[in-house]
Amino acid sequence: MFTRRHFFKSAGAAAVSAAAVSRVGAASLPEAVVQTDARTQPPPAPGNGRHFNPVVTLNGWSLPWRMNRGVKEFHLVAEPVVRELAPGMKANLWGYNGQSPGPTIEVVEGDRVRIFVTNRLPEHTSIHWHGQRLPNGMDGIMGLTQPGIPPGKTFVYEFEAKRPGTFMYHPHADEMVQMAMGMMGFWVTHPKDHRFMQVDRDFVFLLSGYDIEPGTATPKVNTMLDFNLWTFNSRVFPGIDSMNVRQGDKVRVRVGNLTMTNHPIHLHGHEFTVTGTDGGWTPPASRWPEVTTDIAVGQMRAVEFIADAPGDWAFHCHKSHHTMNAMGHAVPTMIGVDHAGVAEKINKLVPDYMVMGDKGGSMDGMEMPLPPNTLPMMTGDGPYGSVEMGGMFTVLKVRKEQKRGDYTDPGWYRHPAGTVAYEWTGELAEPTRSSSAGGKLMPLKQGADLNLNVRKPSGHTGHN
Ligand SMILES: [Cu+2]
Repeated sequence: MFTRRHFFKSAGAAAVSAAAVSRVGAASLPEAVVQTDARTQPPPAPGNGRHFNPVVTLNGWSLPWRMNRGVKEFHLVAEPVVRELAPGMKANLWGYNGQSPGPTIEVVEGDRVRIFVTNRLPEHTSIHWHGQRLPNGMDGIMGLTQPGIPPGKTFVYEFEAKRPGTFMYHPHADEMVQMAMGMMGFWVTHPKDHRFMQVDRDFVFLLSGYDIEPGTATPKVNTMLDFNLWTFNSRVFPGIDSMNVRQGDKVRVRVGNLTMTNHPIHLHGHEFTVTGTDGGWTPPASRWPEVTTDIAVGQMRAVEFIADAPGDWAFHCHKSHHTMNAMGHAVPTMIGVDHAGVAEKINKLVPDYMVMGDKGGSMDGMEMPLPPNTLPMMTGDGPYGSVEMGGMFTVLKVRKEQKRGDYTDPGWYRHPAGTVAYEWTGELAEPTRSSSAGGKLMPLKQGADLNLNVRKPSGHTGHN
């Protein structure tokens, strides 16, 4: 739900239509619209200014503007926010206008844009407009192109949105801390001709990472690489909304990466082409089909595909640690370790001790007590049971019955009879096994003992 905050009520700043901006209103701040709902907000049609085909921000929203004598005016408020990462866990983050990430800003190529930035953080900040062509003094680099915005103050950024494409915004002041706290947002500059590169659905989201210890709510801001929560727009599976589309829709997904590592983003059931990068639209002759595209740190990518295959298709980062939520990651591998007898002995000392991981890492069916405000490591129930996923994972739902422009969740896919993997209960032939370890070059030695017991030498003692 949108709520509207009035910074200068008496100045009539709430009047937002182009004609209604009075002289007093024009001199004042535009209202700061705040979002309090973590669900995906359907795209509002542009009320004034040049027409464009709006994007849908996954688990987010787009910032309303006012037209002021031909200038598109936005108001961003940098402030502490509480973001629900998924039902069952809230995080104390910093963001813009009530949320992390901040609202998506949508403008049209050639628009004159004015952005008021009010700082309600306990320290200075600035905003860098990542990827834009703009005057150097509007680039938002504290110390280099401007002084920091002190707490309680409002600065104005003003430039022409020259190059159409996919952009981001984020602080360039105490950057590691402020980005680790969730300060970032998406920016789309639509082409002047709204038929250019037109698609039926255009989803956008940012990749971000947090290090929040189980049982706590505030990210550790000095973490460099070992984050434990990997998010699409500061949401983790199963708290992430699905991307709901109509069969046959031309779909675009735009992704920006503001984490400290790369993310191979992978789509099931379809192949896509990369149609946009940091530098703009890719020439059609340079595109090739893929099912995974790696998005490096600081990069943006737009991928496009025809959603022609009905079903519930996984869409996720292919680094398997990034599809898990926070819990113990630094645990030894116990697969194949025989715990028989050990648990019994430990139970005498630690009554709640549980044997874990000797048959794999699966948490399916395990009920473990979690600290408060902590999500299970891999979770999410689908129609056939646990999906055993978390973090950067969502579902593309392709449906024949989905109406044009309808973004509501159609529920789980109903598979036609005979199209789901099934158990084989008939006879099984003995599977063929390789009898050679390495062909002619490294022939198998008969009778070689494969149960190696490797022990690292530790100085001159301990050799057996
Ligand atoms: Cu990843």
